[in-house]
Amino acid sequence: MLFNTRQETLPREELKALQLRRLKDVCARVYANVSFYKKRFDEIGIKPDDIKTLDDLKLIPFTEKQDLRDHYPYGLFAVPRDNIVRLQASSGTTGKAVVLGYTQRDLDNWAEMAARSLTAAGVTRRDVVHVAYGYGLFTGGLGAHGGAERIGATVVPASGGATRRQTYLLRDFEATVLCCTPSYALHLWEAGQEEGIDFRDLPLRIGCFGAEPWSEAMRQDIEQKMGIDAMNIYGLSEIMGPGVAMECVEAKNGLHLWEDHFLAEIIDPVTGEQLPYGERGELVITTLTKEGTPLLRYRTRDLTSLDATPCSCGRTHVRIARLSGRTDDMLIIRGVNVFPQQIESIIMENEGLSPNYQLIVDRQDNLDTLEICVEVDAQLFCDEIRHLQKLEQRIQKKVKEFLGVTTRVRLLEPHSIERSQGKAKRIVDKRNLL
Ligand code: DLL
Repeated sequence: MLFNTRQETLPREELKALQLRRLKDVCARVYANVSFYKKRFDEIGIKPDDIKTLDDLKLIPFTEKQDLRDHYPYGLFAVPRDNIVRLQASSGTTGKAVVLGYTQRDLDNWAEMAARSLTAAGVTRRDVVHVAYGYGLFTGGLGAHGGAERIGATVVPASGGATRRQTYLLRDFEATVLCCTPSYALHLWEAGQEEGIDFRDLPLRIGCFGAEPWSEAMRQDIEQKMGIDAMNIYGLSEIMGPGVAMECVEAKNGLHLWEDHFLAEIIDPVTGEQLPYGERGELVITTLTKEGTPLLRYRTRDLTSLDATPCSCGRTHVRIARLSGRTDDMLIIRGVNVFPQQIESIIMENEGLSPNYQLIVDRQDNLDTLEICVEVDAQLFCDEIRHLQKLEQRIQKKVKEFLGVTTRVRLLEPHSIERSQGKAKRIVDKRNLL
């Protein structure tokens, strides 16, 4: 099922023509209203009128998170503050917050795109949608909420936290859809087990999980444990929040990025050169319709590739591949590049290991060390020590074989890694403390 059939199935030629019209429009708007962009254009000697084809996008310099920080809080807004009806912000772990402003039309577009996204996952107006993303300055809660309401579903604005109570709400309100981070979904499931609530016995049928990287193996684990379709939703505060791109339940193979509102490119993160469809690199997004905080060529730091081949669901919008990590999440261990998700995939191949894991990076005698801490299930933990040691060695060997790094693996008893109510903390880098 589609939410906005016409827009979601626009022939690609029409989609491109629409993108070009909107690209010219957003360039003119930021040039006239945002001094940061006017200066940028003037510095390199281009005017909005010089953008004549989609290819001319390459002329425009990138926008980075630092630019938003440097203009904190309102410096990149393109409309008077009076026209802003909502602020959202992302704090991140370091540095100043990044503040985004939404006009009423921005909120309407966001709700539409979140509605398209949930519909792509199979959500309908008959569903009870339990939203356990945090509500507040973080975009997860309000974003998913707006989409579910737009569809006309029954929304339960649970937000994050009070995990045990949430399991009762899921059961009592007969939730059919769960929206939260994949790690929190597993935390909820565990709490349910402890309370004697088996998610497989509930009417729950769809999960809309995102806001953090997760692997295909983790999807399978969640689907099997909960008896649902676990769908991948992508978004980021700077661009909009949840609903920038979403998997369709028909294909479950890549996330449709709503191209009538966003223009996506993949670049080589080192050289900044555009890469062709199919090649993996950094996702760069230009907002085509946003009024409050339009951004040109925003570097997301997320690594993926684009696929514009026809999809079995009939949507024509380009698909981004499951995100394989962020350029800034990449660990460099003795010169070898490692992404947490690669390790997650190796862990998940083993029966009895949970997706609750942490990577501890440290430095000994000037050499980087990587320790993989993984929880095992209760049954396995009671097994003979010898068996556990063997398993540790097996993982160690696999990581060495596939990623080329030497690690130490530690299997931990259940619940020894702290659970997060939002994004899981996968990396503890002790090198930063030195
Ligand atoms: O996490 C928005 C969101 C909320 C998306 C709820 C999906 C669901 P930020 O806090 O600004 O916004 O974090 C954005 O999270 O650049 C990615 O690195 C990561 N991320 C988001 N969705 C996914 C996903 C929200 N499905 C950053 N897979 C992004 C992998 C994701 N990473």
